[in-house]
Amino acid sequence: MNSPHTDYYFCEDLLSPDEKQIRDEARTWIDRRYLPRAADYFEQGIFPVELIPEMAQMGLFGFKLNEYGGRGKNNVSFGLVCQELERGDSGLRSFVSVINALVIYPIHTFGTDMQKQRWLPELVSGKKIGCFGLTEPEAGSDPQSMRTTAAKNRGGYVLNGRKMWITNGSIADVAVVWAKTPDGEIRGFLVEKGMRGFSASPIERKFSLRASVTSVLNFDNVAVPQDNLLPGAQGLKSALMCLNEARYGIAWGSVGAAVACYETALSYAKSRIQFNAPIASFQLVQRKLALMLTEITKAQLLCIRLGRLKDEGRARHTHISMAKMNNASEALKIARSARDILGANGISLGYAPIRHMLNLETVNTYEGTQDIHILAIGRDITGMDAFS
Ligand code: TGC
Ligand code: FAD
Repeated sequence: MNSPHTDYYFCEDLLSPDEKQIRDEARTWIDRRYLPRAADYFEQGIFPVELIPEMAQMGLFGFKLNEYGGRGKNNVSFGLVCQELERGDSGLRSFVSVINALVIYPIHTFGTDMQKQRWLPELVSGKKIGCFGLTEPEAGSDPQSMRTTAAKNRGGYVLNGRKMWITNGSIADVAVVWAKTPDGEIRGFLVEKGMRGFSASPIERKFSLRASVTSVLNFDNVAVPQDNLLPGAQGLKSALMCLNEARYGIAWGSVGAAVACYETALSYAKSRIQFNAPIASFQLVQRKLALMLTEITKAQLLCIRLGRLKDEGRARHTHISMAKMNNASEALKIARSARDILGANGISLGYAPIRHMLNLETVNTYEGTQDIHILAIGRDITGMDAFS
């Protein structure tokens, strides 16, 4: 058994020395700086903002960006980092996903030079935080039905509406917000903290992703200057392009959470004695462990192949849907199975599985539920749209 950090099919052989080094750097950091306090952050519902400068120092923001101080690394390296971060906690990986995929990516892809110069260096250096507002109370899986409006005024636009379940919302300096213009087109805007009529408040009483800030954003006649329109973002497709970036990171991150659960369960099963034998010696427990490891191995292979396709520019959004859908839902099953193997101890935050299990309920839902990704793949292979 190749443990720690399970690699049954020697996937390590598929990585370059640079990729391994980047992964190991993130791995060591998580072990030293995050895992010792992971349960506390979760229990207390804290996102550790004090770790942001260290993450910036490691080049975790603007990870794939070749300019503006970014690290300029490939997709496989980014995936490996997401895997290690989520071995720590899904909330931590979420923070890094949002900054890279949902804030830096849209500003870099759809923004003006002025917008890029203003925001990218500070986002990359961790001095500014961003969020991404697409989901609304009445529009989740179907963002096309959003109600937030952007009416034209003399200097730009006036935004009205509400966004819900927004990661980083109440700690963000800038929000990438999607709203409908009077002609029904969805456009992207940079809404800044402190703009009159814009407010963000945290969502409390979450039982999942507790070590992550999740917020409601309110827009009450917010005057957004023309300069804050992302000119290249036109239509829902532009928002969906950002989601592809984030979903890719989630596919890898889910593997990290699953590995953490599997390794905890394996080690526990070897040392827990019942009926005068380690529970790992019982066939039913071995079945659970064998199935967990099989799913982890399949998920790792999906990720590496997807990463290579993405680096070659050949990954389609439905390829990403398949990996996000499979890996998030299998990781959730693995977490539930690990929790079961731990018996009563499985419900204690003293062990990682219950924390990952609760987090993975969100990971399975956000960035497109399992159903939505199944339908996207179904549409791709049949040519028939089952969404409406
Ligand atoms: P539909 O007609 O399918 O699409 C409109 C246009 O977009 C194209 N398209 C995509 N393009 C790029 N990437 C994708 N993933 C794309 N999916 C579709 C499509 O081909 C079409 O192009 P064109 O040229 O023909 O105009 O639009 P629809 O209204 O039927 O909706 C499609 C659907 C349901 C798949 C989409 O709306 C969807 O993905 N819904 C799920 C919503 C979702 O994932 N929300 C996530 C919010 S952000 C978040 O959760 C952040 S979590 C924080 C973290 O990551 O940690
Ligand atoms: P709904 O769309 O109401 O779905 C409810 C159920 O109906 C699901 O099981 C779904 O699969 C099913 N369903 C819906 N349509 C169909 C269909 N056509 N066929 C079959 N079944 C269907 N959003 C952001 O914009 N930015 C963020 O930063 C962000 N962060 C988040 C953080 C957390 C902790 C959470 C929990 C969510 C976050 N989200 C964010 C929102 C997330 O993307 C949405 O919750 C998700 O897209 C699902 O939308 P919904 O919750 O409205 O569920």
